Amino acid sequence: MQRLRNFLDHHCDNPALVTVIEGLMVACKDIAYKVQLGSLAGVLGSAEQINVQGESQKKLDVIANNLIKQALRAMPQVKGLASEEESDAVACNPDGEFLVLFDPLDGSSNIDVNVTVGTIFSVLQSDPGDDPTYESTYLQCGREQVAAGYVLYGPSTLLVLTTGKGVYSFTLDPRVGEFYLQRENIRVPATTKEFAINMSNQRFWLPEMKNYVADLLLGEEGPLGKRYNMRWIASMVAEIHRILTRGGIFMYPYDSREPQKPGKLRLMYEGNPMSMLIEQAGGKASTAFENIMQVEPTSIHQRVSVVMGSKDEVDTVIRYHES
Ligand code: AHM
Ligand code: MG
Repeated sequence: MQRLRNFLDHHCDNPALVTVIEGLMVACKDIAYKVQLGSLAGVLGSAEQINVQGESQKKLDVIANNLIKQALRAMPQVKGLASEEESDAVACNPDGEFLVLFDPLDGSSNIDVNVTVGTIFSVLQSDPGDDPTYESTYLQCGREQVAAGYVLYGPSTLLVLTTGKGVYSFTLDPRVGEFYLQRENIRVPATTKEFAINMSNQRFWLPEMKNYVADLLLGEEGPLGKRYNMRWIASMVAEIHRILTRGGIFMYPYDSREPQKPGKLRLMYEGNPMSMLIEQAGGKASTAFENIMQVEPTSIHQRVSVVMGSKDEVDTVIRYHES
């Protein structure tokens, strides 16, 4: 069994990036431990605070954010960070080479019901003259990412990672505190019969998305000609992990509840890193109109419409939006 460190030393040509990924994993192991202890560590429930997204924070959102922030700030390789739980970008070390953007605890509405949550991260390279206190420093499109991944806090704790050379997963052995390589060169099957979308938002979707889902629900008698199955965990990390395991399509499309926002999920630390993983595994990630990783960001907390997973099914959704 290959240890994460050993794998990275052979797989990744930039030792500074290896250090950043390893440093992130130190914080994530700590988060995994706290998630596992749950009420025994007094970490469940609300932090009674509202974050920059206008969402009420859980205690574990705050704890996970602080652990990752602390770890990144201590690394000379990291110039700055941006987090779902921080209103502004945070400067770290002026000579750092990397910018790290993250959602410390995705799916945290699930935390009190003991359902899988996770940390999502995206790593960008910065130019030497860039000022990490400026938001503009972070506004690179997804194609510029040098690494992306997530840590899933489920029955097992898993790291799923890409540095642009395929997707690999690692399982944490909590007895020794090490991640071990589990799956190499993960591939997403091109076709699927499994979809994930929050159906309660149906009346707010664009007509094109309503048409696609209506046709899909007709099953083998409908124009799509197959019987679909539905899943909705309300935890993007868990849904994307299922898709990286057996295929599927995950959608959180534009809806008209807040017309000024293009979707619920955030581009920089949810849409982009998950798109890089999905594409690296042979899948596809789109807003339904354009490739997510080509969206030019205008703010670190920008929202994006998300349609990702098995390539043929994503293409079908795109076709519905073309007509
Ligand atoms: P979060 O980062 O605040 O947890 O929000 C993102 C989550 C995703 O993990 C999930 O796909 C989605 O929100 C669920 O939304 P909904 O509650 O509308 O079903
Ligand atoms: Mg999230």
